[in-house]
Amino acid sequence: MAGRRGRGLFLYSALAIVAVGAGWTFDGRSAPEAAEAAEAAEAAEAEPGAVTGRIVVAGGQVRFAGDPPAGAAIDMSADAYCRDRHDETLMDRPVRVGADGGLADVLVRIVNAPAASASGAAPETEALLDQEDCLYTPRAVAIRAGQPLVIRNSDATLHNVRVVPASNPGFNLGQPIQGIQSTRSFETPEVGIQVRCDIHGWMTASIHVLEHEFFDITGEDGAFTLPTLPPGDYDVEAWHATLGTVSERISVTAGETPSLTLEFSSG
Ligand SMILES: [Cu+2]
Repeated sequence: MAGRRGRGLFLYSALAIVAVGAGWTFDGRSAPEAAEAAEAAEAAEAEPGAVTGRIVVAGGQVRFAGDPPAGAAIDMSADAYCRDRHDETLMDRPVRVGADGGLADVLVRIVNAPAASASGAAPETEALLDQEDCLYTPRAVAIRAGQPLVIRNSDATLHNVRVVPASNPGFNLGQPIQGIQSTRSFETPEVGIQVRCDIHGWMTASIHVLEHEFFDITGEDGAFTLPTLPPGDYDVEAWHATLGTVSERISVTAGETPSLTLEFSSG
């Protein structure tokens, strides 16, 4: 029962940005870049069937420097269902670090995303915040403004889901029956909306609402992948519920492969 946390120490490092052709949007470029762009556009026009270009952020990693905090033992004795779902005493670890120093549950996002990307409709695909073995799965969920979020109780015990935003309406859902679910959405972009269960004090999670698609949540390997970015300078921010934020500026240029590792530390 307790083994859900140990999986997935694969992937690795490096924000690989790969240029595959021409034809992207050129926001925030310099004059020489703009001239190059015009040339490329002319070339593309002159050559029917030219490959439409894109730049792909293939992956990156958020790391934790030093020994992660040990965490505290969770006392589940007041709820036999929760207690019986775990073979060993579960440790409350807000800072979850994988074997290679990868930091989990981090929102990685582009702060100054390309303007055109904010106007697209939110995906209709439902995201999921589950309650499973008396824990939130995942601990951090990121959605687009307007995207449906299913909040589900997979446990045969009562949970309540108290959602405490700053810029969106808050709510408090009682979910007494196994399998029950409710769908909610958030209209205003907001990072770090706190979710908690009043019955089980160790249950906390974060919901992030983004106005664009350039974000990801890290797993236990600390790896993230961001979608296609046009050339330009971008601020990449990593947000963790207890460690705060770390940010870096990257330059995305056609034909280059920069790498990025964002690092948090205990001090
Ligand atoms: Cu609960």
